[in-house]
Amino acid sequence: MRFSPRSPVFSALSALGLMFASAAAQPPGTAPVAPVATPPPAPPLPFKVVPALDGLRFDQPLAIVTPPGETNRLFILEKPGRIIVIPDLAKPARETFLDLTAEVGNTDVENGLLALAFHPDYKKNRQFYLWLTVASATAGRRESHDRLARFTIAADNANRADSGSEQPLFSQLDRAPNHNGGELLFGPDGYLYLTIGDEGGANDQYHNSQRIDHNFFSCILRLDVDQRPGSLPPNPHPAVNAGTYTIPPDNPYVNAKEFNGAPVDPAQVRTEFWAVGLRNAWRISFDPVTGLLWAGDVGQDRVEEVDIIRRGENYGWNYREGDEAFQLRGAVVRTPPAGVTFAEPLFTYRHPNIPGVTADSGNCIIGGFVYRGSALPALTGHYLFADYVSGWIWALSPVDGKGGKVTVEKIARRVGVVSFSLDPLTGDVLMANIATGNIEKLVPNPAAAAK
Ligand SMILES: [Ca+2]
Ligand SMILES: [Ca+2]
Repeated sequence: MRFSPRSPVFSALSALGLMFASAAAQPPGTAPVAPVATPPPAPPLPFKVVPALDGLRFDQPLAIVTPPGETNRLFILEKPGRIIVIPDLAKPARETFLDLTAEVGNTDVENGLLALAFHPDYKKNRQFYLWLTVASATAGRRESHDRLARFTIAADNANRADSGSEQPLFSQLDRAPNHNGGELLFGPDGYLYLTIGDEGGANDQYHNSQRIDHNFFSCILRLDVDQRPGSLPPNPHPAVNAGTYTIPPDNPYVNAKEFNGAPVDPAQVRTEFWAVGLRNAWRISFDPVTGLLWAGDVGQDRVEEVDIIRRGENYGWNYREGDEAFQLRGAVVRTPPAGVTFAEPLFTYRHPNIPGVTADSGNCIIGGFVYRGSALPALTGHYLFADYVSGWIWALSPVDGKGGKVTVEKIARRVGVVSFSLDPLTGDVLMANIATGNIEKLVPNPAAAAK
């Protein structure tokens, strides 16, 4: 199959930072490699991937969302800008909840409708929040605005959004179509968490990643959309729509006067930041049992990483890529200021083009979630995640957040997975597959059981 720049598969491949991933190059004049013995067949994987939702099809599905506390509806985000609701999971059928394709406009690379979160009290206030890119009428073809917006559900129909209800909270100019984040979640504390990448291009070319007094990039934000008593107004910024949200008073950079050993002006600090130094944390999730916030941060040319996100931590990009100094063509790019240290990843894997890496691994991590469903007891408490390119799906051993070694197991393989969720009706592991257009699920592999 040929990939045209307009095809969903090309979009998918170029999504998530792959535009700038390097391929393994064969140096000119290299002698032919002698054939090697065929390796023994690998044991069958414990799970396989099959279509879910009776095989319903979607247009580049990117995310699967269940409103809090519900068990019979799902919302599927289509990258071009549609939210599809499945009103009855027992009889899956699609209805359009909201169509923002005209507003999204430009779906190049990683632009599109990226994330949806229902307000914890949505049954009363009918609010939901979206993270999307919006085509710019005035800027160049490569530019867009990354927008956080609040909408309301129609008063007379829970399966329709009020399309005229959009209230932007902020809209940030973004000069590159990749690394837009992003995941949008309400935490157990009721605050809204949002991931944004480093703006894009490659190598953090816009120098966003190690600043807290500039724009909203390379970060996880934490916002108080209910503007509770005691929360603080954000510092003025051209992207911010003043009066639409406030800052939780315990956000880590409130009143910060110093960052990475250098002074900063507290009136210029992005007090929205909860954690910094992330390249493109495409998907994050809270474990409802431990409360830990998990992230898969996509690497550039060498290392993919799983992180536990903690308040005020710096995850290193672009001083670090995974568990090593960030290198470009073998040379370390930047040396951190003396005394500055970074949060280490919980788990990393290296790209297959790195010398010495022989195991097939991957090039683009898709952060998943800690499985707490009922359908697959063997996976309970494991963090499930995937690699978009190699298709490996892994289960990482349960962790309590207090340290200790982790182990991972390859449990299935499927190319094109871009997000994970729990089926609220069956307890299955659901995955959005942008390449097939299906929502898919894990099922035990009979070949492994028969072994
Ligand atoms: Ca971008
Ligand atoms: Ca990192």
